[in-house]
Amino acid sequence: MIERELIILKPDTICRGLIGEIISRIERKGLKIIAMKMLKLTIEQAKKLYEAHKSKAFYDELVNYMSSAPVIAIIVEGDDAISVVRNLIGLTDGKKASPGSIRGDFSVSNSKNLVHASDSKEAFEKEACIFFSNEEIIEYKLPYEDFLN
Ligand code: 3AN
Repeated sequence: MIERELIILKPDTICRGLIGEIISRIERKGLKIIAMKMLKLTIEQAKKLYEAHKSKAFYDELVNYMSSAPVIAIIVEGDDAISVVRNLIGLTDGKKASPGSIRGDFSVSNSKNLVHASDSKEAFEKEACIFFSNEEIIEYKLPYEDFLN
């Protein structure tokens, strides 16, 4: 089923010069980018993004970190995009993420793990509107789309 998924390239991606590498992996996988922007999150936006983790010990540190430098927000579309992206990024802890995944290849951290991706359709609906209005999501057809799905 064609789904949409929100991906955030976190401050460590931008600060480590890995933007191109990671976006390239997303494109090469066959996901269609339908929205993208760079922004510096406010504390309020970061709190909203990680609302589900409010009670966790790492929450304040995570919120501060996410708003410390720019992030890049992306919405992609593709067949089963949510699970496809979750597999593409790998397990939360970069030390445990499989080689071949983004976190497995580029992170040894549980917190500086380069990317965020919504973990369900409900989370996508809640999180995507923190970053994008409906007008900023662009529907178009890729010339090679018939070869993807
Ligand atoms: P994921 O990003 O793989 O969905 P979540 O939702 O469990 O992982 O955690 C959200 C974010 O919180 C992670 N991306 C990571 O930055 C941070 N985080 C998770 N667990 C820890 C931890 N034990 N210590 C520090 N930060 C953590």
